[in-house]
Amino acid sequence: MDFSLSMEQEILRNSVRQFAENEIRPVARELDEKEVFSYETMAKMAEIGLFGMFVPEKYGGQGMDYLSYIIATEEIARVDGSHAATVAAGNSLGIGPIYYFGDEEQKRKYLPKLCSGEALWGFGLTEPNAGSDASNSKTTAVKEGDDWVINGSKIFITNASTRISAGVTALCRTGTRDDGRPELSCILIETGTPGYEAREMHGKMMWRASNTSELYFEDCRVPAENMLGPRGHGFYQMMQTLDGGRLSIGAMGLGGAQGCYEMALKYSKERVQFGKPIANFQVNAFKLADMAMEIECARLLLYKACWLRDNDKPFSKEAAMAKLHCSEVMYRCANHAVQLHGGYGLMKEYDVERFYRDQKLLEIGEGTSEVQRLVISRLIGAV
Ligand code: COS
Repeated sequence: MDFSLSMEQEILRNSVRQFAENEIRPVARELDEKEVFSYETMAKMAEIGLFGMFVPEKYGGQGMDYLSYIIATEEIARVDGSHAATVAAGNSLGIGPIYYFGDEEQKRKYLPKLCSGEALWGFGLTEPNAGSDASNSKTTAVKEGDDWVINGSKIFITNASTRISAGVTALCRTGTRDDGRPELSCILIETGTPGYEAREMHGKMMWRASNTSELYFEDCRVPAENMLGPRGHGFYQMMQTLDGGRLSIGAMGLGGAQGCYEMALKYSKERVQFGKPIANFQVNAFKLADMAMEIECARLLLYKACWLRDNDKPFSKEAAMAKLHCSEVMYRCANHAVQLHGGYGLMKEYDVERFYRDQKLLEIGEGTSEVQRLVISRLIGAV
């Protein structure tokens, strides 16, 4: 068993860490406060190759393995959740479905701009009344001549309403299956198509510098060739995409936990109370020890799941476990980190305050913790 990373992965980790420290840390707090998506840091992230990481070079990607992408996401999340969200959603959810399920023409048409980071793409699954119950999608697509005519709406869609958002993969009801259940298909809808509108959502507690949208389709007409893969395969495509996406949420939990731990360790060694650094009190030292141990366990679980994926082995169960565990580890680390900072941890001038808020999304997005437990319990044959 070899736990070491390759030289390329180590170099990638170091360079992304430096990038995040130099380019993201100085602006993250202000962007969060103002609730704005930064096109400047987006362009810089694109320039260093953070998009299309696991896509082959022939489509404009970086041709790396999945673990490398996860390490990069982890390093961005160590500094800021919003930027990590832009990267994770851009790769796993935006690029992922087109790369996995698109035909050659669709890949050549869309992937190069998405992989260069010139453009972003949304993942249109969630609806106002179809969250955890994702297959209960109400958005419809009706075939009229050579077109699909789409009506409905989506909500909480990352990266779909920026100035560079080029479109969305939307799950639509395209009919009824033989067994009476809805036939669900994925359709690619480009920004600018009449009848398609993406509106930015505001007032978020977390990931405030990432872009989140509501999407509306009103008699939105797209050509038949915009169907992604075979008709009726939409739900499987979405679920498969989420298997990979959940690894990147795991990376955000792991990186965020690491960031919390480092801030807590530094502060605890500097902050003096009762005549000595608070880290020297066993009650605090044990908190830091627990954080270090939990992060180590989370990293092993997440990297093992990535290893399964990179070696073409089934990984749905491990992805759900890694997503669930890493997000809960970050929850505990963020809680300890704020506690160790005391009153200062409640103030915006300390980054732990932002990490504490950003953490909550990880237990909800890309399948709540309850859905992960459901997926795991089904895959171990318990239910
Ligand atoms: N890969 C491919 N296919 C999958 C799959 C996967 N990982 N998981 C399930 N499927 C298939 C099933 O095989 C089943 O196929 P048939 O219709 O041919 O029988 C179909 O998808 C439906 O699966 P299932 O019966 O398990 O669906 P449920 O309605 O019970 O829902 C959960 C399952 C709850 C797990 C699913 O709806 C889910 O993941 N919900 C959360 C959605 C989510 O994460 N949203 C967040 C989006 S933020 S980006």
